[in-house]
Amino acid sequence: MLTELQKRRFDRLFDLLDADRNGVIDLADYHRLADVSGGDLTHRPGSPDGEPLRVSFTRFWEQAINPLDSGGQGTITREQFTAALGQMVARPEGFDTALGPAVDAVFDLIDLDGDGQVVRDEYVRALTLFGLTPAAAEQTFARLDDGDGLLGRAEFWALARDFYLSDDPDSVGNLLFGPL
Ligand SMILES: [Ca+2]
Ligand SMILES: [Ca+2]
Repeated sequence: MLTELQKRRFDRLFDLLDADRNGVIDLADYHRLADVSGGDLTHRPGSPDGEPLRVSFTRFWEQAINPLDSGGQGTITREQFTAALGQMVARPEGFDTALGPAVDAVFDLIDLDGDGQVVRDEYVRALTLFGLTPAAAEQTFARLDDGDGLLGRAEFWALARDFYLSDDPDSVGNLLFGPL
């Protein structure tokens, strides 16, 4: 049973992933992201190895989205999404196994230059791709940041754990993917 706060957070995440706002998450959302990002999906900005961003998107899709596709149809409705996440968070002790790959995939996606730290510009660029306004993304990063201007992987994991599991309305992790 999800709490009201968890429902709101998972709704927020669904809205972010359903980039074309047609009510299902599917590959068309990634085509839409490719459209709005211009060249960003063909050349990952700042990446030392020149990995195309679409490679990261593919990995993100396989590790973060596919496990939620219970019907194996390649489309995920809000109900499926919420139900699948509900099952995963029902056993918090299984968080690392069930959701760890998704957390890492999201971090790798946002860490555009792949240096293991998410700086403000990377967060704003990535979240804006997914439909947050730049102003909302900047305000959100300011709340997430503990003052050094960087989100490391461990910090991101702690925030993600709160995002999925916490029932504290004051937890900063509530804001990981933008204001609720
Ligand atoms: Ca969609
Ligand atoms: Ca970085």
